[in-house]
Amino acid sequence: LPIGVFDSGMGGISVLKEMKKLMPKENYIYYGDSKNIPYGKKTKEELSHICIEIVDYFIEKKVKAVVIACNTATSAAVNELRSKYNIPIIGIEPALKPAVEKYEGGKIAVLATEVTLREKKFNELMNKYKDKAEIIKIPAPKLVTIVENGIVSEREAEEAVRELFEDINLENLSSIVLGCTHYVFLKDIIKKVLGDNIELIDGGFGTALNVKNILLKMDSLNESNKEGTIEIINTSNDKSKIELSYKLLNT
Ligand code: DGN
Repeated sequence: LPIGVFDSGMGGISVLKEMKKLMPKENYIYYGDSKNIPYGKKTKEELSHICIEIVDYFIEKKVKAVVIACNTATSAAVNELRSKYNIPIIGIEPALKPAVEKYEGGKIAVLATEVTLREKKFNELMNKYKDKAEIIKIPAPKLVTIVENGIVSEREAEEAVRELFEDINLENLSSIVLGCTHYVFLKDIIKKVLGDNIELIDGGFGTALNVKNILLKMDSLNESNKEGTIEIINTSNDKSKIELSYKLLNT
């Protein structure tokens, strides 16, 4: 049985890549909801409605687990989805814990969407660590659009990153948590603009590991000796989204 993976668009491909590396024999269906992008500007109610529609689709496809490869949708809907369905629903959240563990006492920036930064889930996480590091929240919706459009201009992307950090003293910034799955595709650009001394941390690998452990526990990891398949679908009418998704998957 396949694993269903979804995001508001192509960002979640960064999580899919980690899963494919860790569990190459699994079959994946990636559901890119580019029609509804940006999730980062929607209400909690709108997001839960969208997520239910997507998980219903996956249930019809008989998936064995669903991965919400989107911090925004996780923060808004993971609890509701878990109580509604009886297959494992695995989410992703900004990787603040590993960042604080590594840079205790330092300054850490969290880049994410407005919804993620506003929702209770992240604020509870932040409260847990607020005495251990200086944590700054930075909403970065523009970076989502840039990735979704295929990073056509690196100059524009660099400029957008520069703008976000304009008022921030970079000298004592130890790390940046990439709290939106789209941003992972801008790692090189962020490094180019801000330098190599600031570590970029994301939750993609942690999520993949989580999925693997859950499948192991369920005794449902694929044991075949063939490589698995990846099917990508996208809700946008724009056919280039699929092509771009495969391109991101193979970078
Ligand atoms: N990729 C999504 C996330 O991880 O939060 C958000 C993208 C969006 O729709 N704004």
